Parts: sequence; structure tokens; C-alpha cells
Amino acid sequence: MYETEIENIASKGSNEEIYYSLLEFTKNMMQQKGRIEGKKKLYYISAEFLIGKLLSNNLINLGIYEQVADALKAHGKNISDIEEIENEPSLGNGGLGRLAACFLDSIATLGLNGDGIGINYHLGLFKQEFEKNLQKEVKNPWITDRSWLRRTDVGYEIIFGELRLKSVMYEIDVTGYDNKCNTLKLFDIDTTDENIVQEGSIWFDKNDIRKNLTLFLYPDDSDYQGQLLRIYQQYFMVSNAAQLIIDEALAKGSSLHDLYDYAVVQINDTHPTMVIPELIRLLVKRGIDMNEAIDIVSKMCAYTNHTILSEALEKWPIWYLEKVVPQLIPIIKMLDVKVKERYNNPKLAIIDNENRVHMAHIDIHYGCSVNGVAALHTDILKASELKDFYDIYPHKFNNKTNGITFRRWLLYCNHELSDFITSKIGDGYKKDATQLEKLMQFASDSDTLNALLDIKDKKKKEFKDYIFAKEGITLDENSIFDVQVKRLHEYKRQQMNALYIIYKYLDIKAGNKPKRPITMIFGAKAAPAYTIAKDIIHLILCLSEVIKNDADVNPYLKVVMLENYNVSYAEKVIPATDISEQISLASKEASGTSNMKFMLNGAVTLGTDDGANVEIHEFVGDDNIYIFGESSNQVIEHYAKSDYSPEKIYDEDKDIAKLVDFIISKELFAVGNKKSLIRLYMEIVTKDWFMALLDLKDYIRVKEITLADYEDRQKWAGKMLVNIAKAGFFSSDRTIAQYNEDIWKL
Ligand code: 26V
Repeated sequence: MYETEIENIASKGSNEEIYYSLLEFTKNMMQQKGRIEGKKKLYYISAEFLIGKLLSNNLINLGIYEQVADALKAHGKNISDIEEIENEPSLGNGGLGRLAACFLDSIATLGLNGDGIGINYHLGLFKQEFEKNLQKEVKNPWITDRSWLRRTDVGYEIIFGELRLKSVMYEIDVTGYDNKCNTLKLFDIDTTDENIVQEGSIWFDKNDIRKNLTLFLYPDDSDYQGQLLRIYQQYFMVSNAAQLIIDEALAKGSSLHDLYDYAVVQINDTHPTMVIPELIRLLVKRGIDMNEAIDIVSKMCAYTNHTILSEALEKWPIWYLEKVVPQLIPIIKMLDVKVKERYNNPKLAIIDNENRVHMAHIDIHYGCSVNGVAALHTDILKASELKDFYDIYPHKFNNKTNGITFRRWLLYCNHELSDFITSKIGDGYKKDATQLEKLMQFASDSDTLNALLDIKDKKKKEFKDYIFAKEGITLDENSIFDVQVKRLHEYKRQQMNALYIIYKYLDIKAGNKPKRPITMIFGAKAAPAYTIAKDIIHLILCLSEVIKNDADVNPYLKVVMLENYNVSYAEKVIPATDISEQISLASKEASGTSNMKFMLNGAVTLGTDDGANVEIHEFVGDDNIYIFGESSNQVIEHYAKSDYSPEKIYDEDKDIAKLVDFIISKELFAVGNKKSLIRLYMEIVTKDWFMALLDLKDYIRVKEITLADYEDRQKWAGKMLVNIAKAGFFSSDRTIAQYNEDIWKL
């Protein structure tokens, strides 16, 4: 039926023409698919949806990717060149936002009635550039005249005290794999003005809400400026959501007394928390008794926690809220009074002694579910971070180990591997990921193992070509690709990896040449106001330069920091990876999701028993993962006793001191910024909040074993196979099925 249409598109002249024709064609096809419907609907409210480029993903889910790629090929065109035309919408910071995008894919794939609700930021997360080995942030627009966005007639009045704004709702269709569509609804205002952001920077006037409300995605909370604007954004998001929820339920015949039969809200981290008081406010305004309104809303809201780092748990001074959303203050105060009447424990209060509003506490008291995102994370929430809440509401707590969509992270980004898997076990695994287990029957089949090695080689070669074209960097595809890509945070310990590089550099200088060259690949953005994170990027870039210029070492070691790591880059580098670095301080990484993507693509994990690594470890067994470092219990004990001293380790261990001292060596000073390197050195020696020095020796030891094991290619391929075969549990289809069964009940 659409063969001729595809053929017509493929025969067009420029890549741009082809892209825009494909865009319209795909949008039409998705419209024709029809909507997923049902009485009850899930509203997945999130400040971030890191959806990445959509063309190929949509073509795959529509089942016509190959047809389109073949038609293009027949006309001498490559689909990957067409994809390059699409701007990447970077509407998220990292894991939390990407998770929301994977979830939308799985919700539609499972045919569940559920939409995403968020903000139509005009500028995504900043674009990262490197200048003099330093990160520079540049604005990152993504919206073009023709895009996936569809403007609707829906809009609401949003009240900020005296200021009243009119919103407009945009939609992006989300097609399930071989299924109908849901939508991602992104709210905006027409007066947002991109021109107030200066060229070549991300600076803008934070005072004019009419112009900047939906301008910009916050580069996480460590940017302490503009917190008021963040509250404006959050309320804007949830007031729109609440009005939409009520309208849609009324249209389906709800009396509002039964709103929870029509709607369930998943609150993605605390950013959408104000949806609770806002829904209560709107129900009361429509004549429902206050206590009943609280009861209705409490039955329909569920909260996901994504971090135990207390500095990341939102606590807003009440005067911020008084200024931005005065209409919510009486409700929040009343919710707080009710808690204080019931429980005489200050740790459970919504408003604390310093007049700060604890957003998570609103969610826990007035929601029906609290979940962590990996088994260990949920256990830690129950046992320590949220223990007082768990004691009073044990029934509300549950775990939902994260997952990833296999459409994007296997079928799309590694079709060589997915085709090969299909040739071995059929394509049942595409809808039921647990069928990947069937690969285990080939665990010692040398043809299968060789084929896996060949696919990895091909993806490494492809990545080599990609990075050369993009950044002019030359890689050796015969070297080991050791990769750490994720946001830059001290707890993720990129600095520990950098200390390993120093170790290796000095070791090679001392004459110990590795059997095979190693390529250390990083990708990471640091929040603009997070000084130490930027210092770590600086260190890595400086090391890269020193090593590149050292003829004794550069045949054996190369350090690469990808510029502007984003979803598209991830899709290229993950299939090419041999070793997946997941080295956070045990207890600190709630889950991690790149660990799952790497595993699925046949990389072997080198990591701590943290987040979902713990579950990966259980699935693949000791022989197919490299674990090092102190356990989460040991780490939690160090914090409890305050007995960790990096200075002590530095003073007592000459080997470690030598590595740390190199940060302030003449070699690094020659290419770097003295102030930044000294600051980082001091931070590690005197503070080291995330105990990099504690685990450094064990990390080096286990990494050396990992690199040596790589040389037994057949044995290594066996590990790759086990990782792929055991990845099924980490499909977001499984995660979503569990959310639905335990919480949403759609
Ligand atoms: C925010 C902040 C802000 C203040 C400074 C420290 C800090 C640290 C982390 C965060 C991010 C919090 C929310 C988040 O993105 N969590 C991530 O969620 C992923 C999806 O569940 C999960 O895989 C990651 O482990 C978790 O870090």
C-alpha cells in the first residue's frame, strides 16, 4: 500500500527533502495506527523526557524500518545520513529522563493506556563544547518548523499569584512496537522567547517569566541559581496536568468522586509533586469536600524515588512557594498539620522547623505507592533513608527495577546483533525478552562465539569511522574499548577511572607495555555550576593530551572524551564497547541504566555491587562480571561512623599518593589549568566524599584481571554471550508490566 510512497520519498533529491518527507509520512502512519484507549489512564508526569531522535525508532515500531532503509539504499542513500538531519531533543539530564522515554515506548508496546506529561523546553540540555581542555556550555535548540510536535487546541489558564498565563499543549505520538499509539503531551506558552539567550552561552535573564518559563531545561539542581524559575516550571507542568486529568475524566463520564477509577498519576521523582495539592485544590473548587478530595488524590498518585543523595531531594523554602503558588500554601499547610496531628516525629513533617517544604514527604504521605528503582536501592530506602516512613507505611513501599527499551537499545542500535540473535533463536525475544535465555544453549558453540566477536569488531570499526568523521579522532579498532559514559558526578567516580589512567601511564613509562592497546572512552556533561565535576572533565582532557603527545605511551594507551555525549552518541558507542565501567561508590547509584544497555550489547561489566549491577551480577554469575570495592553495607558504615579519611590513605600508601600527586605534576600543568588541577587534587586528598581512594587499589587490581582475561577471545566471547542471554530481565517491558500489575492496574 505504502510501497509506492516510500519509493517516491527515497527517490527525492537531497537528504533534507527525504528526511522531511519521511517525517510527514511517518507521522501520518502513526495517526492511522489509532489510539490506545480505556476507561482508566496513566499520566506519567516527568520534568524530563530524554526521547532522543525519533525517526528510526518510529520506523522500527511501525515495522517498516528495513523497507525504508532498503528503498533508500536502492537509490544510493544511507538511512544513517538521513537521520543526521533530525535534531536531537535533549529534554533530559540523564538516566531519569531517558528512563521516562523508555517507559513511554514500553507502555505503548504493552498496549496500556498512558500518556507522558511534561514541558516543551525550547532549549534542551546545553550543548557541550571543549575549549582549552575545559567544558563550555552552548545553547541547544531543537524545535524546527516541521518536527514531531503537533500543536493542539488544548490550553489552560495557569495562575501564579497575580500573573496569569495561557498554556498550549503540544503532542508527540508514541507508537508501540507493533501496536497503537499513546502521546507525549508537552506544555508550552506562546510568549517564550529564545532570543533572550545570548549566542554562544546559556546565560539568560531569569526574571521575565513570560519570556523564559519554558525556555530551558535545568542542568540538575546543582545549579543553585534560578530555583524560583524551577518552581514556576514545576507548577506550570502539574497545573496543566491536573486540569487535563480532570477534563479527560469528566469527558469519560467521571463524577470526580470516582476520579481514581479514571486516572492514575506516576510522579517521576519529586519534580511533579505539586500535582497532589493542585489536584486537591481543583477538586475542592468543584465542590468536593476537602477530606474526600485528599482521599481521592491519595488513591491515585504514586511516587518513584530516583536517588538517595540527600542533596538531591527537593526541599523548598516555603516563601519560594508563597511567592510562586500562593494558592497552594493553605493546602500544603493543612496537609502538614494533618501529618503532625497523627505523628509526633519531626522527620515525617512536610514543613520542617526551618520552614522548608519536603516534597518527597508530600508524595509519601499523600500517595498510594513509593518505589525505588533497583532492589538494593529500595532496600536502602526502607532500611535507612526513608526508614521512618517505611515503619508507618510498609504497604506503600515496593521495588521496580529499571529497564530499557530493547527496540532502541538493540533492534535499532545493533541490528547486526539482533539479526544474528534472530537467526539463532527466532524473533520471539522481540516481544518477550526473557527468550534471550535460549542463547545459553550456544554458550560453548565456537561458531556462535566467533560470530559475536565479529559483530563486536564490526561495531567497533563503525564507531571508529563515526568518531573520525564527527570529531577527527582516530581510534584503533584492535584496541580494547573501555567505556564510561554517564553524567559527571563525584559519586559515579570518573575521577577514580582517571587515577587508573595515571597508573597505566606511569606503568607503561616504567616499561610495562600492555599486550594490546587500550582505548579509554569517556562521555559526560557536568552541570555548569558543579565546579569539581568540571575539574574532573578538565583532568581527563589533560590526560588525553599528555598521553597523545607521549611517544613512549601513545602506541599502548589512548584517552578520548566524547564531545557532547547524548542519546545519539550512546547509540553508537554502546554497541562498540568491550568493557562497561559502572564504578559508582556502592550504595550511591540508585540503579543505572547504561549498565543494562551495555550488557545487552555484549559488553562485560567492570563495576561495584551497586544499583542494578547487583542484579546483573546475580543473573550472569561471578564468572561473567568483574566486581570490586567495598560493599554498600561497609560504605554505609563508614558514613555512619565518619571513619573514612582520604588523607590517611594518601599518607600511608605511597603507591596511591604517587597517582594522586600526578594531578599536580609538571606534565599536567603544562597542558592544563593550574587552579583547577590543584583544586581537584585538594578535593581528593582532603575530602573525597565518594571514597575514590578507598576502592582505588582493588579497582586497579580487578581492571588488570579484566584486561588480561580479554586475551582469551573464546572465553571472553562466552562472557559476552551470557550477558546478552541474561539481559531479558532488564527490558522496560518487564518493568512496566510490574508497575501496571502492582500500582496502575490499567
Ligand atoms: C541530582 C543531584 C542534584 C544535586 C547534586 C547531586 C545530585 C545527584 C543526582 C541527581 C539526580 C537525581 C535523579 C536521577 O537522575 N536519578 C537517576 O535515575 C536513574 C533512573 O532511575 C537511575 O538509573 C540513576 O541511578 C539515578 O541516578
